[in-house]
Amino acid sequence: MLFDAGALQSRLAGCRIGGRLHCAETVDSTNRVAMERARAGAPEGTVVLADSQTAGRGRLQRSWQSPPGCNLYLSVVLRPAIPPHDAPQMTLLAGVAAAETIAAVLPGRVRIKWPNDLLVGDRKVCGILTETRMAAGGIDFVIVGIGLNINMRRAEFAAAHRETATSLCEEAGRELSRGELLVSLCERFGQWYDRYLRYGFSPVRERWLSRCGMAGERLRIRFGDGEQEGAFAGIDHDGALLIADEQGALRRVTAGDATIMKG
Ligand code: BT5
Repeated sequence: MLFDAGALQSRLAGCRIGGRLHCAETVDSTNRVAMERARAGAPEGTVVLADSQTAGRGRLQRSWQSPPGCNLYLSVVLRPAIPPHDAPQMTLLAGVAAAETIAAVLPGRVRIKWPNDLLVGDRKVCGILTETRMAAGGIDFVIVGIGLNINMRRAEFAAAHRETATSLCEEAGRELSRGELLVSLCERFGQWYDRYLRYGFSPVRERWLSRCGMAGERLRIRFGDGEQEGAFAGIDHDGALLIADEQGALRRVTAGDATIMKG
């Protein structure tokens, strides 16, 4: 079933995030469409939502499986007056909002893995892709794309990630309303974004740490120029990942340049 655009628009009317909602049946990527709209002047809080994507993007040229009728694919336009190096904080903020939305359905079962994965057990249920466009004086806009698997069944996942992906329906044992989850996600996103603009990153960081399931984990990080192992040591005051080597020395890892690998 397609989204009821009119009903969603009236539910979200006046909201900081989603107050302007553009619904499409199929797009290549909601991030690309949101970027095009932002370039044309779309205001902060604009959301582009699609029923399916033909070229859903992950990070580093990876793709995001985006079949019709079952999941949420949305992109949010933000125009925060922050220094460019703080833009990755938007990924963590969106992660907190998405984790709280999922926790309302699956209490105590969702955790965030730095920087952009939401996991139930060890399976990914939601991914976030943040893309930033710069202007002469700083950030022009940030696009935060969120893919949340809702009613997709295990058999529908591509073989390549069938063992590593899941959906809310698979975990909760029942179908859920995409519209209700969209409204809840937009409301929570708006609340966290408000808090961020007023008080800075620190409340987001605290909540992120309380929802992150990485305490005590040993990580192997792949950089452009090689790999490094270390123990998870939290996130810095700007959102960078901290890993500790055998001697306890900390290395900062920023979202753009690293991938956490298994084991
Ligand atoms: C992400 O990338 O997790 C970011 C995904 C963002 C998708 C949203 S949908 C709306 C908006 N518009 C877009 O075009 N993108 C955003 P990354 O960490 O690189 O993870 C990608 C990897 O996740 C893939 O290589 C697969 O292994 C796996 N994957 C692909 N589709 C999946 C799905 N639907 N559910 C779970 N895992 C998936």
